[in-house]
Amino acid sequence: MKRISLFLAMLINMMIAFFPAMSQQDTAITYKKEEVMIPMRDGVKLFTRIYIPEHIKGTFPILMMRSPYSSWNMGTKDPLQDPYVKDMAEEGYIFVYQNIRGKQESEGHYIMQRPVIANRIKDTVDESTDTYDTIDWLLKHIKDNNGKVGQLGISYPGWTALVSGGYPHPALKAVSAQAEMGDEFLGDDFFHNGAFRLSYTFEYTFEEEASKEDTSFHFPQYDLYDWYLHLGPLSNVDKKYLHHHIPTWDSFARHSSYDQFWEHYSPLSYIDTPHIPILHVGGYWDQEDINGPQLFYGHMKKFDTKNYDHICLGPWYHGQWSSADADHIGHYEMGSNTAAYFQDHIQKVWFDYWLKGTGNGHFPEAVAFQTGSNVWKTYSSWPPENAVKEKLYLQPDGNLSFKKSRVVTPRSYVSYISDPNDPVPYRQRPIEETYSHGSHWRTWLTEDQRFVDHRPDVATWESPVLTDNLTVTGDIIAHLFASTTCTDADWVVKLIDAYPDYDTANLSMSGYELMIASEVFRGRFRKSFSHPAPIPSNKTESYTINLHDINHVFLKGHHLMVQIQSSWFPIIDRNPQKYVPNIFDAKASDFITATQNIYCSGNEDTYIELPVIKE
Ligand code: PG9
Repeated sequence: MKRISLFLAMLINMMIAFFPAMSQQDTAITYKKEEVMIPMRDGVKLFTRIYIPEHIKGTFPILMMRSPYSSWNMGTKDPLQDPYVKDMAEEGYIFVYQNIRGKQESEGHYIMQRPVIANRIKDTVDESTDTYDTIDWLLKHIKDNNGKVGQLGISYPGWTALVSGGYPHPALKAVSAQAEMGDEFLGDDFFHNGAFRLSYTFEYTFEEEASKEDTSFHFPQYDLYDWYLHLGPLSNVDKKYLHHHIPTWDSFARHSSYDQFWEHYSPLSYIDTPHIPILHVGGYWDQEDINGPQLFYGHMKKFDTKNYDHICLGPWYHGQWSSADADHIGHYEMGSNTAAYFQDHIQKVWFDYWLKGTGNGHFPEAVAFQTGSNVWKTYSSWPPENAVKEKLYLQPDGNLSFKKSRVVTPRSYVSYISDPNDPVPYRQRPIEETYSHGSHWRTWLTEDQRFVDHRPDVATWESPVLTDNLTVTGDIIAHLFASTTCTDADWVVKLIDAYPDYDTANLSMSGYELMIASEVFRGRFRKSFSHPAPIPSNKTESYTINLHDINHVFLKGHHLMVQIQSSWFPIIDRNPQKYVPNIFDAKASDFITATQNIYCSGNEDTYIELPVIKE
């Protein structure tokens, strides 16, 4: 008898360990699903899926996601089965997933990234009023809510969280804007520094706007590099395929520089002070919205008198932190499941404190996973103030050095020829459709750059092998001095961690060229994004290009590498290289070959600014 009760006690303890929610309750927590149409102030009803905890007593906060998509951040899985929120679900939250107006089963009219206007124009609606009305409804209609609401989401749903935090309902206590798109002209999905993200924009805008549901464009071939090349000038897109049925595409074609349309469209024009706590989350290798979280953390910090603004950065592709197991990206091994760490130690702790009052509420200003060493680190300022800005000079002989070139003649340069009819692929072919099954889209920023090493239109610089670790934490800025024989040019700059030729620690990574930071800049915008101007041919011009924040240790035995090229196709459209006022109107004959020079000495010494931390 004694043995049986001992056995029973052990069994119960084991069950408690495996099913924590049972420790407080008689039965394991489960969720009841309801689907409702919630009316907004203008009568439009929005489709909303709600999961309410059962078999657990008490009141619970509401955690909301608002999405244009049929599945992403729409609770198609029970929260207990969804790794993104499972840890929170096990302890009881009310989960609410809503389709924004005009998408999927929601009524109303969809506008891509609808700017907030209701704060300025009476009797109008936008995502801030829709969130407000939804929260009002939820508080009245969902039993056992504790009166506190949080909002989170990734990418488009991340931007809806950003917007709600900017104009919060009094019950909205905290948000987490994850991979939120920031300014679409300066960075993120559609343009980077004015350079148009052709393949992504074409495929995404078609999917979102060709019909109310998500529909893919039917390509006649698998490798889309040739399809986009044979498309010819951008004007063929409407002529041959879209026929002016995709409003966002047409807006971009009409507004090819930073005019009033972009000012109005950019969240920089309608989001500033963090009125409630906000946690931005971003990935170093986010192939869609790398800039949004960094831009908006920095932008809101300027107005942050209450210390509400925080950031978490990790070694991820777009949204990878919501997956079950993020221990690698492409060939890069992270050394642990970084998604699980984020979900349990960062995201849950954040919402538990603001919505349930548990935990100590001591949130570091920034949590940033450090690649290379593969450890999580916290910082009291971001980028860290103790980093020393070191200049990594590109030398005329192809070397990289923290010392300036000894060559004093001002005209030492490295040259290459850029042909828009033979552009450099941005990733290894085949370049599959963005979201197709098996597509390498998500991990392309971590691809081995050896695939372009041999190309004569890619200029490369390399440092000697490092004799000590080099820790670089903060934003990487390229200061480029360059000339072109034509009147417009794109400049793509990549900072690469080159692994040892024979890496005994990790054989399969031997010689790997891992891009740690990269960005493109469209030359016509060197003085202003609003007033593009031709580049005077054969004249050296200077460019400042932000390659974004990183936190990386270049390990002893590795070396640094920089590559510069003038095309990245088809993620970036081809710059004709002959200046035309609007590239969407360029003719086939405007696409001409250019000789590009990168200057490396005297007063024209191209360098990369690295924020170095002595560890
Ligand atoms: N990156 C997607 C997006 C595209 C365009 C606008 C906004 C977001 C997304 O994943 O939602």
